[in-house]
Amino acid sequence: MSDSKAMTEAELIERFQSRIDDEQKIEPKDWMPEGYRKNLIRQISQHAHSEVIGMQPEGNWITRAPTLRRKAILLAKVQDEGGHGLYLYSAAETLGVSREELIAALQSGEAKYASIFNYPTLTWADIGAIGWLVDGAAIVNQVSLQRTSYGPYARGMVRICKEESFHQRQGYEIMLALSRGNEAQRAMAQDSINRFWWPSLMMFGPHDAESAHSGQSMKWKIKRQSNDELRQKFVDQTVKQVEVLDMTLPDPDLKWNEGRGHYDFGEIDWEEFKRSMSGGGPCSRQRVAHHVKAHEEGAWVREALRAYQKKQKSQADKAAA
Ligand code: FAQ
Repeated sequence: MSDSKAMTEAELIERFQSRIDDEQKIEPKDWMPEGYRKNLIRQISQHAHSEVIGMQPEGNWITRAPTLRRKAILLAKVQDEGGHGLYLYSAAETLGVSREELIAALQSGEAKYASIFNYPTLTWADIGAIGWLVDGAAIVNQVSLQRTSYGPYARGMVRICKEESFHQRQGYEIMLALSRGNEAQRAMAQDSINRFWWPSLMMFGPHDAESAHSGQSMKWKIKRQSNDELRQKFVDQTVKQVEVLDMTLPDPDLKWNEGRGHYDFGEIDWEEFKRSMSGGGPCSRQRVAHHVKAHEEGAWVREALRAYQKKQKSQADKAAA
């Protein structure tokens, strides 16, 4: 901004905060505090990594989907998640970080991704449970992020939410079919719910009181609702959906609280959360190793792209000369 040079750092910060308070979007070339930029790179890139690593547990079932229709749907769904990763990496790149740096941070373990993707997909019902519960939890969070203060992130979220909502329905439809099936199919669906319920609740992060970034992120409107608020919203909506399936959620403490107007629910196993989040989940090593392998195998594509760009540039330079 032309007038930013004449302003002191304190004045710039004050003007920035008043723009945020006024619900104006911050755009890539606008002045922003270094902390805002770094926090956004952290959150957006971890979000991107989650989308891309999240392709693995579901990708595991593409070759084993029970029908051609299910296979085509799953293929499209997994591809969508890759697309979400790409929009998000692009949004992060507008903040002055390169794709190579982001990928290196994922592969070294410096950057996190959603701990849910460190759990294995053991049965076909897990594909239903992931679509219904994992995409369901992701949407609750992402609907609120459509109003995040950083323009490119907010706009990316609008499109991502439309696709995630289709994903959630396809997952629920798988669960509905299994719930109307035979005893073995119902048992398989219930087992998936039992295994994916608690990790889904972990997707919202630690309790607000334990959340390192929430205070500042809420002030800057990077986050619009707190971890606990969003988790509660997800529990309230999911209880009704599980009733339609005539199945149960694996929580003996789950109970409607008339006074609060919400469901009470049991405590998450935070030790398991911390373990899974920091590389100690059941499939953590496998997920990162697979990413490294796929990335190495794609080196020739990146090389070809660079050669093509170089050729285009030299042709454009010749035409301009
Ligand atoms: N897993 O201070 P907070 C999807 C970390 S997309 C691992 O509360 P913050 C689509 C957190 O990063 C799912 N780490 O942090 C799909 C931080 O670590 P750091 C992803 C977690 O950022 C579906 C530390 O704990 N969605 O599923 C987790 O304010 C199906 C302290 O936490 C997003 O990323 C966790 N669950 O709040 C794809 C949404 N929770 O950076 C395929 C955008 C927390 O200090 C198939 N992100 N941590 O090392 C957000 O809304 C926020 O970043 C939160 C965390 C809410 C995730």
